[in-house]
Amino acid sequence: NDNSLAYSVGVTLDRFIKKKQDDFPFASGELSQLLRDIALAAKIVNRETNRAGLANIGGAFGQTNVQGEEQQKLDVIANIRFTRALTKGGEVCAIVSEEDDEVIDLQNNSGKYVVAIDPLDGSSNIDVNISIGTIFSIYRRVTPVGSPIQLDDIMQPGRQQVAAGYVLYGSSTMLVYTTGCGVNGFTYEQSLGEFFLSHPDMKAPSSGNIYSINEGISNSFSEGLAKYIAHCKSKNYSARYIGSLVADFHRNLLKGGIYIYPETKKNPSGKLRLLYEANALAYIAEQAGAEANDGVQRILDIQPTSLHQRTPLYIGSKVMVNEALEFISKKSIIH
Ligand code: P6P
Repeated sequence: NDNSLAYSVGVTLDRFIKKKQDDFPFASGELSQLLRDIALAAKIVNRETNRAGLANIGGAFGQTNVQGEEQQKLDVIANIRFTRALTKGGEVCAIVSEEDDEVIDLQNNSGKYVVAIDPLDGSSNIDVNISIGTIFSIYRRVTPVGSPIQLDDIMQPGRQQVAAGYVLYGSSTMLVYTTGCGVNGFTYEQSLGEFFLSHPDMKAPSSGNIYSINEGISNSFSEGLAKYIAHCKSKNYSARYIGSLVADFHRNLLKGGIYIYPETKKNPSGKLRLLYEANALAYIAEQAGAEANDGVQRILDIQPTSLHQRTPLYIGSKVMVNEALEFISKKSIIH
């Protein structure tokens, strides 16, 4: 049946988006256009990333972003590229970006969508040539189209997402996204400048034997978490931690595994950001049959209260996440 067309590996992203849009009788094509705009920016950032060392744009930029981290030039460039693509596309009214303290109001009140984005996560990995990623969430605005944007349009829980995705600039460059009907992965063919469907209908293994956590901060781990990590070791699981969220998440999604960034002494609410890191990956995880929790509740149920708020993150294979939650919720047996 022609539905197989949507899943025939090798179909281009554009054709896939068009096909899926046809499946939505009331789709007006705006979301499709928005996804295309993101893919275009991803191609440009991919090119800049590949040239970073050569074009002498690596190294710190001297400025710091709201995170207080050294801003790498590529961060700035990626932020400009995605913001420009979304502005030109005309579908977006507001952007929340890791690189901007405040909401970017695109002065386009007829735009139906709000985008939360981490233009280039893991930028400290750029200079050492480790995979990095873009993470994005797409929401429909909740206040009337045409009126000025309000905080309610921005502070939406992750379960309100209409789409989410990531770009992984790795040994190959991939775009993985969901619009709520499963997860599909596209691999970029540089010579043709096209993303091709390479991972149709991605499903996370329900369990696995990979755990990803920075054990250098294990002095900060709660007793329950320390017990869970010891449990992983007793099972001879593999420790795999790249220090680049998108790369760690993507590997665990494909192979099965759990990624944990817990609350620590330095980051009592965890290090990762809710609006433009955890929510998008949580939506993708759930759409692929995996889970994402902050240790108490589903990531997607968290009601945001501030733009750059952080959250602990337990994300990956359902069985492993639930097992970890068991350990961290258990009161310590030995008092
Ligand atoms: P740590 C990169 O800075 C990042 O935001 C994620 O991409 C990554 O998973 C995490 O922080 C690494 O943090 O504290 O282990 O270096």
